Amino acid sequence: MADLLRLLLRVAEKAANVARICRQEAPLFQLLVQEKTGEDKNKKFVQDFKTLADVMIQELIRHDVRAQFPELAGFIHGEESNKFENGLGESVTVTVCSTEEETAKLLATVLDGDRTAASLLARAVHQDPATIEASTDGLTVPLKPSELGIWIDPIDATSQYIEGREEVLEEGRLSPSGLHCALVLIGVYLRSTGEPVMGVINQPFNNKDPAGTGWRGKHYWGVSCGSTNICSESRPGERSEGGLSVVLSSSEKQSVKEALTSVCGPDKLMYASGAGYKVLCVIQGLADAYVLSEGSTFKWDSCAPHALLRALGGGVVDLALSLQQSESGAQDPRTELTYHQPCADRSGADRWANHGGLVAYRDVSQLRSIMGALRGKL
Ligand code: 2IP
Ligand code: CA
Ligand code: CA
Repeated sequence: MADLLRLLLRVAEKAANVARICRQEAPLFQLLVQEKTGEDKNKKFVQDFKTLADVMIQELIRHDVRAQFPELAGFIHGEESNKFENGLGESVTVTVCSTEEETAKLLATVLDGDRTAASLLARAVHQDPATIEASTDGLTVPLKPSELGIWIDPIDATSQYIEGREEVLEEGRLSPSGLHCALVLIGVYLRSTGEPVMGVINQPFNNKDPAGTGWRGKHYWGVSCGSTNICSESRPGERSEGGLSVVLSSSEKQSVKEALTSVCGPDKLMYASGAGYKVLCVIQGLADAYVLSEGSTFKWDSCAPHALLRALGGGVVDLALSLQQSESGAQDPRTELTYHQPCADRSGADRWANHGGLVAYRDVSQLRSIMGALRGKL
């Protein structure tokens, strides 16, 4: 299944290209950042375009994966639905067609006839990405496509993507918001147990080319299955003393922040945008853990980065479930998030929410300290 990993790295790069082009090309950029003013139809249209970029990215990933691995068709899920209603109230199913021209024609019907924007977007979707450098040679993954399912978040942290603030990233430091928080997330799980086994993260806006040719991305990947645990990122070395560092959503509850101060060093409670970006911070060692007390993330947010954390010896647990465990008990593997079953008593996207909140961690002893600090306090 190393072939699947190489394919996912390639389609994620293609997706990142589309995300970059939507910001680089003036006719597309205009649609992305237009102020929501004017009549309702206009408001709806702008909203539509943002969703369209997401839908298109998801569909291109689905299209390319299905072409190479037909056994996966029917098991490639994502945040977006490809049934689309345009500004005129017409329903259009957005797909990647066999030629660029056909895709452009279809997109024009969604974009209220804006042919320039439709052609630019279609070109990006049909363009081959640059070759991805990833040391996957010699990697064998003991899995069959018929055992697997996929979760896609075409763009995570959309609000940061739209806002588009440019930050220069400092080595070894977490930057709370900006374009670099926007990520393409593709996670692979086992259909039988829901375990995340492979993940690809592409960060389309990692750094700006000094030569002025625009943004360059960065990719991260991991495989965790049986005795195969391999990740593009190495496990960060042990940190100096001074307590744990935890990254939170800026909207996190006061009671959680207060409870965590007992295990976190001063200034070690940090805030960042994007659920995917926060888990990436844990993967990179920019924070020891990510705690979220609300059910505001979904399977497509956590599946890919969860696989990378597992490959590094960590994981992502359901916070509510873990809190129910007895204090002395060893960490129960059943508290790890799984990806194969919807929540029966919910409907729509809510069926796939991580309802109990979550804790993403690299080190199980650090997870235990965090659970100890939170137990009885929420
Ligand atoms: C969002 C996005 C948000 C996050 C939220 C996700 O996904 O990652 O940033 O909230 O949980 O569902 P927060 O930044 O407060 O953690 P999307 O951008 O794909 O809607
Ligand atoms: Ca998301
Ligand atoms: Ca998204």
